[in-house]
Amino acid sequence: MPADRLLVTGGAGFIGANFVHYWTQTHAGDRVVVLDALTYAGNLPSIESLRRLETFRFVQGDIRDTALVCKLMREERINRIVHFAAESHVDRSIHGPDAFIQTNVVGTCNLLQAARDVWGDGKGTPDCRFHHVSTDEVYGTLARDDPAFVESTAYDPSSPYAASKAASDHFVRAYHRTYGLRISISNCSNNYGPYHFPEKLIPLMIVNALSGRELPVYGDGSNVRDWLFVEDHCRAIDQILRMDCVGETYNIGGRAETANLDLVRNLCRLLDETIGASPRLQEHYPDCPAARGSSCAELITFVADRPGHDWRYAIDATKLRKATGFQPGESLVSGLRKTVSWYLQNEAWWRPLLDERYAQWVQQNYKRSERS
Ligand code: NAD
Ligand code: TDX
Repeated sequence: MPADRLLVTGGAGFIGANFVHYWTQTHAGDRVVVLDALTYAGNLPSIESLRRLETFRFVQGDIRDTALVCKLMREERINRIVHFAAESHVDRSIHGPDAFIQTNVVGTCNLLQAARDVWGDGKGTPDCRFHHVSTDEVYGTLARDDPAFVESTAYDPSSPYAASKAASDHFVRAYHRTYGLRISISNCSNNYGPYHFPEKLIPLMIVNALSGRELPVYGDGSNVRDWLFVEDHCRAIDQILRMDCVGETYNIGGRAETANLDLVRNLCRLLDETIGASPRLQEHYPDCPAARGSSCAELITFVADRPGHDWRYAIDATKLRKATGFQPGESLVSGLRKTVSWYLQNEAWWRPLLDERYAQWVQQNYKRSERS
């Protein structure tokens, strides 16, 4: 089989970086070209080790630059676009929706247009595919006993982030129905794991606990999210790309619905255990409560809720399981263990991000605490 030639947008971000590590390990003969604008969320150190591979290329650029995307696609004879690039943080979308409209909506439309310009209607290039990586947040919120989201659940986004992702999903589908573009879409639940920017719940709680800083839980902490270890997400996308499923949408989930407060308490227990058992870590993180025999849970602080905060997400991933047999490889327990261990071993990755952005974070969250 001829090697594939992938354009991975947002490949220096959290899931994109994990995806290109996964892909270069599992499909060593394929060409992988990353296009990433390196916003605050893009980190070259996440993919530094790949830059020595002959099959790998990094290009700094914006997905809204249609000319650049077309040039790259032609130059590299791209036959697969895996589209991760986005503004991804719900809280940021509440403070400033414009960037979300620009990248998530306008950027996705530009990419679609570039793919159409280069591939035509797809008939001449039967092996080409535009895979759009989306989120469960497009479906809105669930009550406790509501059934989980299926692919036909009506879109009902709550945040500007979710609305921008919903709009992009609609455009991707429209380019298939109208122009025959060979697309697929996946809507996934919350990811976690290595290279996760420490503004999102899990990495934020880990790095704050290590430094003895408060662990801000929004509202009463009862909101429920479904969690999937990021490598499982990458594997699911791989399976969708290998399937003959043009025009289809698949939900991807971790079967790990958990209330935020329980999740944070689990993380605290893991950190207490790990740090409590290691004199080296106790010396390295003297401000962490676990270093002095206390629990990180004492840092939990309830703060004002996120406006429009969806209460529960739950994914029914039967369609993907039936089509490919996909099952998450990690449970929440094993995945959180791996994640905590990664952050303990990779302080050189996350520390610089905190030093540069911690002041900004404190400013935002301090205001939030004041209001609660
Ligand atoms: P992220 O914020 O960590 O990374 C986004 C990347 O996109 C960054 O490297 C950034 O530099 C790049 N980028 C942003 N704007 C760009 C532009 N205009 N041009 C080129 N590059 C640009 O995001 P993530 O958490 O890795 O999410 C990746 C994708 O997966 C997103 O589309 C997101 O909606 C979706 N998703 C995320 C999750 C999750 O839990 N993180 C769950 C489901 C779906
Ligand atoms: O400090 C916090 N305290 C807190 O209680 C933060 C950052 C979050 N939370 C809550 C809000 C959510 O209920 O934790 C939950 C998870 O929050 P985030 O990590 O911000 O993720 P979420 O809003 O659920 O969205 C994530 O999953 C779906 C990703 O950021 C999205 O890109 C993805 O589409």
